[in-house]
Amino acid sequence: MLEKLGWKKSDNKNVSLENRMADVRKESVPNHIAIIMDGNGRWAKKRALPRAAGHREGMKNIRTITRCANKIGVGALTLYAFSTENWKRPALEVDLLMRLPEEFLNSFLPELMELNIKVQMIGEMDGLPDHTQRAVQNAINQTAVNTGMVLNFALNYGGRRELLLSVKEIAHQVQNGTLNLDDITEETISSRMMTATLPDPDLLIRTSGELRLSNFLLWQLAYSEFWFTDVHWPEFKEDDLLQAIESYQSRNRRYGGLKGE
Ligand code: V0D
Repeated sequence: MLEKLGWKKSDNKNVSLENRMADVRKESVPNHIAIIMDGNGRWAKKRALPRAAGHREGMKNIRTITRCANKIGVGALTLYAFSTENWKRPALEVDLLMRLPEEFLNSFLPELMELNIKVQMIGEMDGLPDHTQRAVQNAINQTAVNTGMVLNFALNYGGRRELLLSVKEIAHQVQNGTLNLDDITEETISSRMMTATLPDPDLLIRTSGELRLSNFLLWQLAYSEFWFTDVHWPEFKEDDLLQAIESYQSRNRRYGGLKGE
C-alpha cells in the first residue's frame, strides 16, 4: 500500500519521525536534559561483541541524540560519560574509554561548529590523561564562540565530590573574609557548582533499566522530572528521546500553572 504511493517503509518511519520532531510543543521543550548513558556493555554482551564495541556504538549514538536535541530546540544537553567511580574498571578498558573523547571530537567537531553547538565539561579535568585533556580543551576553546545548544560532558564527575569542592570553596571564602556566613544562600551554592553557567536540568533520562542516580548531579536534580527506560544507550534513538519529552510535557501540563515545585 505505502509502496503503491511511492513510499518505502523506511521513508514512512523517517517521515513520521520528522513530523513528531516538528510537532514537539516548542513552548515546553525541556530546556536542559541530562542523560545517564548506561547499557553499552550490556548491549555488546547481548550481541556477543567485546565491551569496546558497545562503547564505540554508544559514542556514535551521541551524535544522533545531539542532532535530535538540537533540532527540537533543547538549550543544554548534559551527558554522563565517565564517573569518578569508573576508574575501578580494568586499566585497559579505562585506556580505551579515554580515547573516545578524541575520536568523537575528531569526527564531530566540524558538525558541532556548523550546528553552532558549544561544548562544555563538568568534572575534574586534572585527573584525565593529557591527550584526553587536550582534545576536550581544544573543543571547548573552538566552540566557545558558539551561541546555540550547550553540549555538556560529565567526565571524571561525581556529585558528592562536586558538593565537597563547593563547600570547601565557600568555607575558604568565609575564612578569608570575602564572604559572610549570613550571605550564604542556595544561590551561593549553585553558583559554586560546576554547572554554574547552566540552569538546573528539567528532565533526567537514564537508559538500560537501572533506577538509580549513581552520584550524578545530586544538587541540580532536586526538582527534575525523571525518565527511565530499559533501552540500552546504543539503541536509544530519536523516537525514544521524543517519547521521554512527550511524557515530560504531559506531566508538566498537569501542574496547570503551578509550574516548578
Ligand atoms: C563510553 C557512552 C563520547 C558512554 C558514550 C572517557 C560510555 C561513549 C565522549 C566524549 C564515552 C567525552 C568528552 C568530549 C567529547 C566526547 C566519551 C567517555 C566515554 C569517557 F568532550 N563518548 N564517550 N567520553 N563513551
